[in-house]
Amino acid sequence: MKILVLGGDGYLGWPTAMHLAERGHEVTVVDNYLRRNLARATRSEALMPTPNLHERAEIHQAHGGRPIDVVIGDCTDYRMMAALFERIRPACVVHYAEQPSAPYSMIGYDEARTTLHNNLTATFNVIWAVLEHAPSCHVVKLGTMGEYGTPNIDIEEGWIEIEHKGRKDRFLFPRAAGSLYHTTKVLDTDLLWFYVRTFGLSVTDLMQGPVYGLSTPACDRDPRLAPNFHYDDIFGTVVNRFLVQAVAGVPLTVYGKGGQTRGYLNLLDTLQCVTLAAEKPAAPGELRIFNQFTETFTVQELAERVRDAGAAVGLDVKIDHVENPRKEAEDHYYNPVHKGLVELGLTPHPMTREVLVDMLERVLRHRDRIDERKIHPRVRWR
Ligand code: USQ
Repeated sequence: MKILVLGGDGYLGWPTAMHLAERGHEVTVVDNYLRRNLARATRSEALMPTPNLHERAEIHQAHGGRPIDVVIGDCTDYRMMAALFERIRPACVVHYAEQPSAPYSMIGYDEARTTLHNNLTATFNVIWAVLEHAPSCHVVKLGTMGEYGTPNIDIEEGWIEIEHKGRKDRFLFPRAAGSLYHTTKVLDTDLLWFYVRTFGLSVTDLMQGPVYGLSTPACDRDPRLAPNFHYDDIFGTVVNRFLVQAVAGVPLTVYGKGGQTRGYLNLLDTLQCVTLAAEKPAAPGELRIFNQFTETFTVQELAERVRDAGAAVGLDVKIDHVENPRKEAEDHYYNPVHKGLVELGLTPHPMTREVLVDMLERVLRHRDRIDERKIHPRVRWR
């Protein structure tokens, strides 16, 4: 298939592009380096430096990887997007091209506006580029489990049937996001749903939990092919942050009570899920929603797992409870359904002690590059 990976320079975008190319697809990555620039502007650079996209594609090919086409462009620019879709006429577009950080979106007006504008406009442009230039193209959109919040009922896979005054209907599951970033994903879903039901688009919305990991078969061929691994308070996700904190000897920063439960997945499983969705598309006129995670843990449990894995590599890991910079429930019910991707063929890679030890060993190789000033929360939800 011809596949466009929008946001192909990102933590997930780049490993996805290599993986899809390895499976024989004709992959074009698109990125305008927004995340790199925002990370530089907020002093949140990744642990290992990563070459630019053209260089990454060349290195990937030099190691025998199938070619990946690179387009440096801004998905909020409709002329660029229209020309791209007209030229390539993709069968599938994987849309990661969003400002991905909840804390970044909560810094202030400018950052909130950048997030709202970038995320909504990019999604709107994907929809219109498909409608006008590739109407049968399947859209694989990265959403987030954070769209649902933490309701006091089981979270269904995207949809819920409601009986009201003796009548029944099926609705999008209620959303209650906890940051402006997560709210843009709610708005994305609504936008897609409108165009699906009105114009018959084919869309898969993947409601993903926090991802961890820094290794995939293609990334491991050369250190320069590694994903951009963030451990700062703005772009780093919690598991990756805890691993770096363990290596740096900084007590793990559990926010508040640590009873916040989320659904996590290994980077390898993100690749599986996105590939399964791309290769087994939604039907025309279908908004198919999957909850994309493999296991749920509280933040406290995560910290304890990292502490135990640390002991196996000689690290004396301490756990701290810092004041929660976010507004979120710290002790709540959480039971989301996650069957759809398993039914499609997902084989989960659970977070075993071996997996954590392997990641710690990889982070240990870059110990000298850890900048402790990036670890403690700098952004508060107020
Ligand atoms: N947390 C800590 N200590 C830390 C960092 C985070 O206790 O040092 C807590 C947070 O308060 C939160 C949980 O860990 O309760 C997850 O935080 P996170 O920073 O790993 O994840 P989040 O900000 O929600 O966002 C990340 C990705 C985002 C994706 C989302 C999935 O950055 O793109 O959409 O995970 S989810 O969390 O399910 O919404």
